[in-house]
Amino acid sequence: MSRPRQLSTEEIETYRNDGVVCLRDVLSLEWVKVLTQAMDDILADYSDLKTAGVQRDGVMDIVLGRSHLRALSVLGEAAEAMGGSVLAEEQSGGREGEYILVNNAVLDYAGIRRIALESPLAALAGQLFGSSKVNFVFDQVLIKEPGALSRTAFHQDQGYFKVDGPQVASFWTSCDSVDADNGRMGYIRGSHLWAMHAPNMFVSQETGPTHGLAQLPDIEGNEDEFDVIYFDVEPGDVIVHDYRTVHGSRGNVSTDRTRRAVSLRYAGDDVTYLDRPSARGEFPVDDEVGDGDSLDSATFPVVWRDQDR
Ligand SMILES: O=C(O)CCC(=O)C(=O)O
Repeated sequence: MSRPRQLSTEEIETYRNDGVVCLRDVLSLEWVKVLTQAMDDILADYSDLKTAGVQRDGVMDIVLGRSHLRALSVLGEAAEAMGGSVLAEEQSGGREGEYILVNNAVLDYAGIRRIALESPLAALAGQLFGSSKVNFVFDQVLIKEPGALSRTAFHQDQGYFKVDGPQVASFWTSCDSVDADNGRMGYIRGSHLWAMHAPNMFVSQETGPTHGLAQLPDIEGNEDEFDVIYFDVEPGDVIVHDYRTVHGSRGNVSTDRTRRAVSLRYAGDDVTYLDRPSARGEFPVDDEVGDGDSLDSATFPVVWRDQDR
């Protein structure tokens, strides 16, 4: 579909200095349509499962074909059982919505797979990293229905990911307009230079076992003490953050505006596999790739090389 645009020096420097950059209008309308169709497919599956009452241990936590769909109220309940609390917006339009997460949607949804492997995002990653190749690593679909008041707790991705090396980034994009009302993303500028902290329960600051890592400070309770930058985005915009950058999102307090987003993770040169103790189960595993190995494999395919420029 369209060729990737050349990023400006300013965009590349912003990514490298701040650990986050919002790239405006980098996915064409055709790609936005592919994403919208994939989201329709995912929400149709979710709705069918809900109607059929398909649950595991009383909760929506289901292995689909090869991906994994989870209603995140599950994680909220787990965090509360550990003594933590769910971070939720106080204001509500009276709707009750779910925060739905699908891990590894590329394995079951053709549209997500096409965006991950064939869209201009890989070439943009190559430009931001300044790397000679880019591997696709992992994806998550993150849907906040109207009235899904849970915030995504501030966190760094690094502790959840089984990869090591500086050139790893998340490309977050939505087929909906996203603003303060329906779950916009926020990032702490420069926090890619912080040490790695313990992953949390995603809708709570509760971490469970910390594996010797420090807990992040209470950022939600003291946001004005941190340099948090929120982005309002339109379909076609892509926010890219370094996997060490601290980020989170607000709840969806709207009554009618679902926020349907995907986060696609790419890696550049010198990134190797690392089965981190703090990483969670759903991260892809390839039988041929062990600790310290290059990622190049069927599971982490090379999706761009600098001769493709
Ligand atoms: O969509 C969200 O609320 C969270 C996304 C996220 O944490 C990520 O892209 O790494």
